[in-house]
Amino acid sequence: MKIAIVCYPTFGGSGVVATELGIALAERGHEIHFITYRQPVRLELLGNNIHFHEVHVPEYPLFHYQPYELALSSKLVDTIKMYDIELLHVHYAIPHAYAGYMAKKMLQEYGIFIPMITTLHGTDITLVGKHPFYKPAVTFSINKSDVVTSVSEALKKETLKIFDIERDIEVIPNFIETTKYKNVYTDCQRSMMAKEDERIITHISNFRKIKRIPDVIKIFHRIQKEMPAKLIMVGEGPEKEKAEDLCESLGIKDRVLFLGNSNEIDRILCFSDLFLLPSETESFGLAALEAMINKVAIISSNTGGIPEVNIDGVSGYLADVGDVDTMATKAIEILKDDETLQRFKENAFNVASKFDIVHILPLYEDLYDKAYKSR
Ligand code: GMT
Repeated sequence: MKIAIVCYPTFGGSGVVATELGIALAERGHEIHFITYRQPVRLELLGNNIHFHEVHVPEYPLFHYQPYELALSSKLVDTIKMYDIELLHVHYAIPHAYAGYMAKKMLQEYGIFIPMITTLHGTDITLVGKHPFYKPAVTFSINKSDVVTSVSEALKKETLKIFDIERDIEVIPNFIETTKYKNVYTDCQRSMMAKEDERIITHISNFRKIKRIPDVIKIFHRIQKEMPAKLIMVGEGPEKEKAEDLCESLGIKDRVLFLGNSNEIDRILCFSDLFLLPSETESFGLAALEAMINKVAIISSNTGGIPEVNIDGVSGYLADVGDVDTMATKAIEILKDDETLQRFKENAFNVASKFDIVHILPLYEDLYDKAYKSR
């Protein structure tokens, strides 16, 4: 099929899922067109059946806010017409589903009927979308999509609770490409990061409030009192500076490495022992899944869709949001001896394997097929 994918091109989870999905679909012979304001971070290879179309928003002094939705829907109309695209898949409701619906309506003027799939990712519902300023537009865009998918059961439940939804929501969990990880990093070069006897704890996020960065630091603070350990913090965001200050005031600055954004997530996860995800809410927790496939055990909060990914007592442990004590105690339990740690690491990999793309991709293809036939 010829498919247009709209997403955010950033390091964030929804952009990564959309990009990896597009790449996998292209490998299966579909023709994929990414339409967004910058080339997506993980989209390195463009080719015959994988294209990128940049949305430009011309600056005009009259506009206090430049109208991205307008530029996006116009770009969608032009690209869909030019390449005879058959289906539109938008990731993240705001403003993508809204712009997509407008494009769909405009295309009908040319006798083109294109189905639109909207995938809900989390913050578009739980954080931004439910704000009264956006809620009517988000409700409308979801209801007007031809197919709506959610990345977890928890997010589906939350969406139905918050919005007046008149249609079915299909749950298609996020995925991982297991084969990519076979024999890639046989030598992780762990010694570059830590001493032989040190445990390596990792956190990766966009350092927003919702990630509860101080909890990450406090959990680590307790761990390093019990055993030699290093904390690797990957990502950029508004909470980063405060986190650096907290490390300084707790006297653990020399044991914490802030690496910033990285394109080498798998290399970092390869030498990690434990991943911390104490988020306030998380519709899925893709970062945890990426850690698990790299054989990293997880300590997380038990909120949103995380319990669908991190299985308590198997791939790691879960605790209530903000319960730093339990999280630290459980982390120490996992890390205390090599045998226990190895067991959790292997389990994490096995649980993550269930989210292999080979199981998930056909679910999207089936939906595309149905949506196209019933357009
Ligand atoms: O976590 C973020 O802040 C980024 C956000 C996004 O939309 O890119 O991630 C959301 O979508 C990911 C992919 O589906 C999920 O794995 C994350 O759990 C979800 N984040 C939240 O729900 C907070």
